[in-house]
Amino acid sequence: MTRPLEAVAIAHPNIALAKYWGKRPFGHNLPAVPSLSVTLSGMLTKTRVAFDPSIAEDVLILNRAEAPAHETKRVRSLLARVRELSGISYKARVESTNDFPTASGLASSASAFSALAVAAMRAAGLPDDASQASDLARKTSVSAARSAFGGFAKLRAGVEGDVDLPAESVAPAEHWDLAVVVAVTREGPKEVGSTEGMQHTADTSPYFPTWVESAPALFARIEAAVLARDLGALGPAVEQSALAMHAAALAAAPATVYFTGATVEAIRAVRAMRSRGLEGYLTIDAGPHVKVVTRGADAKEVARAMEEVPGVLRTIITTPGEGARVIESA
Ligand code: 2P0
Repeated sequence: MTRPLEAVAIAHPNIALAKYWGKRPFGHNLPAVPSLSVTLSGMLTKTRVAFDPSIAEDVLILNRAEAPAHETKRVRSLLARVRELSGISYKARVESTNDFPTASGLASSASAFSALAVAAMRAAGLPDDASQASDLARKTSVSAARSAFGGFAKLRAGVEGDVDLPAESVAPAEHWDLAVVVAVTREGPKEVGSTEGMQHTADTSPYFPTWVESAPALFARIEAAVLARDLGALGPAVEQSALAMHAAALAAAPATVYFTGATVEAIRAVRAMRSRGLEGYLTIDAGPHVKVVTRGADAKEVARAMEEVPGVLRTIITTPGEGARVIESA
């Protein structure tokens, strides 16, 4: 065998400025709304994929321990597609580590599945192709499509008939000296995963149709503000996108509540900070952490302010980073 069968890739999580929440009912893991994110350096997933003729099943080692069955199943779905594309029949051993909390609302699935797609494609001898890696990642986890690209990336909503749907680059990392300060409010895993939380919202929340209807206009404002590097225009739309997503989840029956007391304290702190003249805008994913979008030059001051908030355990300063990429291959 002359083809490389092993590769290591790294990827960063991304934070959606325009949120994705909910899938189309046509299968193929298609998002119901368009989303736009920034890929963040400062947090990293590193994934090694080795297609190995000596093993009988795909194996996933996550953060140095054998992974739970549901995580392994998602990894197998992506590997199966790579086997189909490349003609390789071997099963694979996958080792993945995150240098930040896994499955806690810090977008670990985004960096995980984009790193996995890129590493598995290279290990299987497929040519590097960010768009194909993005589509492969998206078929397993929608937000992961966007981490295939660096800087600012967008993913349109799916339409009936779509099978392939990759994210696209909006602007590279150097486009805008923005920072996202992550205020970590809990170290453990979240109680309700994103996939089930959004499905429950779609199934039971009377606000879900309104969310799907209103998201495209917010997305358009967010894309225009990113292209214009206009934080004053971006911020209010980013806050509305996140809080409208949570409003839809809160109106589900029973409610899906990702906030903790610390989340609410942090929301209040960001507003107070702004009234003091320190410009930052909040966003919240499917977890209790609050992320503050601000200028790079203000990031340290914002982090100091967030560290004062009761219930905030620590902060992570992140800036626009590169897309998923191979760092080693056999
Ligand atoms: C996002 N989130 O746009 C939104 C905002 C969380 C809140 O995408 O079911 O792990 O694997 O497609 O991508 C998290 O959901 O869900 C997510 P699946 P995913 O970043």
